[in-house]
Amino acid sequence: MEKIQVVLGDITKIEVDAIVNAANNTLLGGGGVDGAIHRAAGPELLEECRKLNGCKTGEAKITKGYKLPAKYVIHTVGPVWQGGNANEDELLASCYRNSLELAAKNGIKTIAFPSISTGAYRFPLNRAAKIAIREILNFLKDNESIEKVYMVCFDEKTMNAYAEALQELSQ
Ligand code: AR6
Repeated sequence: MEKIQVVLGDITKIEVDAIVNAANNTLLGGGGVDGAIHRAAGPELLEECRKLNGCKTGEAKITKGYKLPAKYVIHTVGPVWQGGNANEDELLASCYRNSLELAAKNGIKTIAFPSISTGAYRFPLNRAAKIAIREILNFLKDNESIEKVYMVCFDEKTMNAYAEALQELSQ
């Protein structure tokens, strides 16, 4: 049974132990998926985020999920695409790795990721999808505690990119 599932949908509606937020360094909210998560979770999420003192690019921090169906939110900060020579690939890989490590440490069994960095941060989609799937597969290889990882894509183009990467890399 495949532990990774690529789905089309709104990550704020997914019933999992944790959803991942594609946040910015302030962790104080923004547009895109970050805005949607804060709206759905309610103002208590921002209150907790204010106490975290931000987050470095590639790292991850955890909060409760408040009004979300998910119990936790793992906030990570993807790299802004700057052409590919600013360590973007490694930083994006770190987002997935650190989020999964933090999840495992907190007893999370099911987790949902959005397509980190491919919106406002302009990371090329197919390149991001390969990095994401590679990191998730690598993590699952050495970790038994996480049972299911959803890649929640907001549009079909994004879904196709992740589905293709999954097919390619899981062979
Ligand atoms: N569910 C799932 N995916 C979504 C949703 C949703 N509800 N809404 C948008 N997406 P982006 P980034 C997709 O821009 O590139 C914020 O302002 C979206 O279609 O949200 O990492 C932060 O505060 C795209 O495929 O994140 C940062 O400043 C993907 O989520 C900055 O944007 C990521 O797009 C982070 O930029």
